This record gives sequence, structure tokens and C-alpha cells, in this order.
Amino acid sequence: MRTVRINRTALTRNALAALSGLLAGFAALTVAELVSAAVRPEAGPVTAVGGAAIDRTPVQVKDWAIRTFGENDKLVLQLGIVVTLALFAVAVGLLALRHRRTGSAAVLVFGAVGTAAAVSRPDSTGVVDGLPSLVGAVAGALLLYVLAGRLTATADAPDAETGWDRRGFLVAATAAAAASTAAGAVGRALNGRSAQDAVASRNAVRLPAPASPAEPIPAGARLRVRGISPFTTPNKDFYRVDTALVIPKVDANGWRLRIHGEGVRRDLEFTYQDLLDRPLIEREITLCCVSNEVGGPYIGHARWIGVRLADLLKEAGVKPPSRGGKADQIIARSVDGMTLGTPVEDVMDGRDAMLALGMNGEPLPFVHGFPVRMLVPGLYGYVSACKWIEEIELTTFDAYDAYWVKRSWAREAPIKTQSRIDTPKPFARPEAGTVMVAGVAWAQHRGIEKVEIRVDDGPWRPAVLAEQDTVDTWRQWSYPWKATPGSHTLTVRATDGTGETQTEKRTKTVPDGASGWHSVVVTVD
Ligand SMILES: Nc1nc2c(c(=O)[nH]1)N[C@H]1C(S)=C(S)[C@@H](COP(=O)(O)O)O[C@H]1N2
Ligand SMILES: [Mo]
Repeated sequence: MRTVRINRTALTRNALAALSGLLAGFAALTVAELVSAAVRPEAGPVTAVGGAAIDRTPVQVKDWAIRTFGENDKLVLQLGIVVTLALFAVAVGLLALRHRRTGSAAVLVFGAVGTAAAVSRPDSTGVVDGLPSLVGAVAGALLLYVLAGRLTATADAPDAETGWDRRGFLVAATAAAAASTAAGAVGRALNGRSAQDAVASRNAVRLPAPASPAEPIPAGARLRVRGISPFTTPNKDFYRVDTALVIPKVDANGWRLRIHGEGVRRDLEFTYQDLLDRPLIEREITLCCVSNEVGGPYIGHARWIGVRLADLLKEAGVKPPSRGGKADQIIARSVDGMTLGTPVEDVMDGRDAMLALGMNGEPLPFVHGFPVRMLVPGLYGYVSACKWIEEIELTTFDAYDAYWVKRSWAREAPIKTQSRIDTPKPFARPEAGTVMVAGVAWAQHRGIEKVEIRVDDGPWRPAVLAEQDTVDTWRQWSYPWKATPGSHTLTVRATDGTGETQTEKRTKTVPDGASGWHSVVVTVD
């Protein structure tokens, strides 16, 4: 009877110790959230540690995460961080029951990790970025010390039977939970407020009519086939690839773009209004990601409005290397510290490289880079399409490697010719008879000249091509297939505007984009 009783007390104390750890962790995070509202929302520990984790993830793991979780990869990461923290908190709570000081010290050690991560983020504004983690950890450590104290047996404990202060614990724990919840709520609200200015600045934007409008998309560029990707991707469906755990919310009113560096005769600075006031170009451009697998979803098409980038560079006195310019690389930097490297030659060779302000008739959505992003037709996004851009530095490929290049991606990455079967879907069961096979093909800045379809091991047959809009856009195609019962493999390949046919050779996405033919297996009933 007596042993059972002791064990039950011990069990309760351990459970309450674990709870103390969780409460201390919760307090640390919510206090950090509150402090981050005074510093910078992005300086919070979860965002900072998550960002640091993303930057240190090996490409193979990153590739796997994108393949497995798709655009939910960041959610999975955040969940992982929270679960890890919770496990750590429980362990620390149990530790504090045995060694009060060591338990509290462990919380501080964890806080130090958050502090280090926050201070060393590329977009860090300095040591103040460490404050949220630091203050949060101190709050958590103190709380754990107090709670563990209530659980520690003492001779003069109010609860004579157990030897520890059960009532005191409950009071302290409840008060701590309430205070943490309040701190978290206030922090959240304040952090939300700073985003409101950005939202208001975006709502206030009226995009002027472009001085150089896009040619209307020919009616024949859009095929009427069920299941084909629409020619223009609606903004809400446009793929998203970036490293931002929290989407930067930039207030256009405070935004500045700086152009400087090697071979720049005049440093330039522009406000958002400066750019809006310039003659704008409007262009149809298809954007895609180097991480797109054969047949993958990371491609989209939009009509963009912006400023011709070559004009700005010329104003700054920049010459392309082919005309004696010193700099061969543009480093674009974003407000979240991302760097992308683009060949100066490509930007100044006459193509419609731009700083985009508008996407499909509206100011850039926040996820796609509001207020301004870069776009260079023909290059994968990671070497051209800097979102939330705030700085353009002219340099050389010898002198500087951008973010992805440091992570084993290629320095230069023109888009490879690719084609995708949108319909029928893999493992579809169409009925025998005429089945419309259709999809898209792309080779930005070279254009698509031909698309061919192969059924099983049969001969290649030309697909019907939709009209080409421009060489910078993808092209729809369709093929009326006389489907016979049984299992069949459909394969597509495209030929670009230079006459070169898409290679069959399968490569991985790393280092410069996947190649190979897209196939779909269907069973005809
Ligand atoms: N600031 C910033 N810009 C960025 C990135 C990023 O991670 N951060 N990712 C690039 C990559 S890899 C691609 S493919 C495109 C994707 O643009 P989207 O999300 O608007 O489709 O943005 C590019 N610009
Ligand atoms: Mo990308």
C-alpha cells in the first residue's frame, strides 16, 4: 500500500515537472514573440532557427523535401521545430526537478542557439535581432526555476503529506500560462500591425498604363482542351518557391532600390514611385524553377508590368562585358537577405529583362515579391527572378557566388527545353476512341517550334501546336490519339526555336535543371 502511494506521488511530480518544462518553453516562445514585435517579426526564434536550418539543409534533403511535401515543405519544417522544442522542454522539465539550476541553464543554452541563429541571419539588423530569443530564454529559465522550486520537497513545505508545495505550483503554473498566452497574443497582434502598413501600401497602388503594352495574346494561343494548363496562370495558382518562412511584407512607401558596384559610374537609388513614374513595359513571360522535375508543377505564366532593367543599368553607366564592361554578374539582394546572380550580358542583350511591379493586372502579390521583383526571360528563377528585391550590385562571377551557387547549383542556368503532358493524367482510364492528349512545352527565349508524341514504342508523330505568343512564353499543344484498349505509355518531346530537340537523357534537377522526356501511363478501357 505504502509503495504504491509513493510511486503515485513520484509519478505526479514527474508529470508536473514535464509540464513545467512545457510551460517554460511556451513562455520563452511567447515572450520572444512579444519582443520580436519591438525588434523585427523575422527575428523571432522559430523563424530564425527555421531559416538557419533551411540554409544548412543539404541539397539532396531539400530536393527530397520539395518532392515529398511540395509547397508544404515550410509547414512541415515549422512543425518539426515545434515538436523538437516540445520534446526538449519535457526533458528540461524533468532535469530541473533533479537539478534546478542545470534545468534552467539548459533553457538558456537553447536560447543561445536561437540568439545565434537570429543574429547571423543574412537579413539580420545586428545584435538586437538576438534579443527576442535571449529575453524569451531568460523568462523561460526563471519560470522553470520557480516551478521546479514548488516541486522540490522541503521540510517546511505547506503540503506536509507530499513534502512539496502542490498549491503553490498550481497557482504559479496557472499564472504563467495566462501571462504567456497574453504575451503571445499581444506579440502576434503587434507583429500583424507592422504588416498592415505593407498591405495598405499595396492596396493604394494604381498601376499606370504601360508605355509599351504587350501584344495581345493571339486567340489561337489558347487551346480548348479539358485538363490543359491555362495559358495564363491565375496569380492564386502560380507556383511559389523561396526560402522565406515568413513572407516578407514590405511597405512600398519606405522601400528603396540601390544600384551600385563594379563599373557603375553613378550609384542610383529609386523609390517605388520613381519606378511607377517611368515608362513601363508590359510583357508575357513564363517563369519556371530549376527544381522542377520532368513533368513537375513549378512553372507558370503571367503578364508582367515593370521597368526595363537594361535602361536602369545604362543610366548607371554599366556596359555589358561584350562592350568592354567590367562586371559580368548582377547580384540581386532581397529584403530577406537572399542573393541571386544573373549574367549582365543576358540582361543587356535586348531581351525584356525587367523589374516587375505588376503581375496579371495587379500589383505583385506579397508571395511573388511585392513591391518589386526581377525577371529575365530564358533563365531559371534562381538566377534571375529575385523577389522583394532591394539592391542590385554589379560584380563578377569570379568575385562572388550567390546563395544557390554556394549550395551546389550552377552559376549560369538558361532554361532547358521541356514539355509536359497535362492530360490524360498518369494512370487515367480513358475510353477507347479519340482521346485528347494535351499539354505545354517551353524553351523561354528560344521558343518552341515542334512538339511530338509517341505512343508506346511507335513512331514520333507531330502534335498540333497552339499559336506561339512570343519566344518567352510556353506553348500549348494537343494530339488527338486513337486510343485502343490496354495499357499505353504516352511520351512527349519538344524542339526549340533553334531546331534543337529536347534530350532524352534524364538528369537530376541539381545542378542546372532536369532533362529528359515526360511520359504518362494510362489504361484504355
Ligand atoms: N527573395 C527571394 N527571391 C527568390 C527566391 C527566394 O528564395 N528568395 N527563389 C527564387 C526561385 S528558386 C524561383 S524559381 C522564383 C520563384 O518565383 P515565384 O515564387 O514567384 O514563382 O523566385 C526566385 N526568387
Ligand atoms: Mo527555383
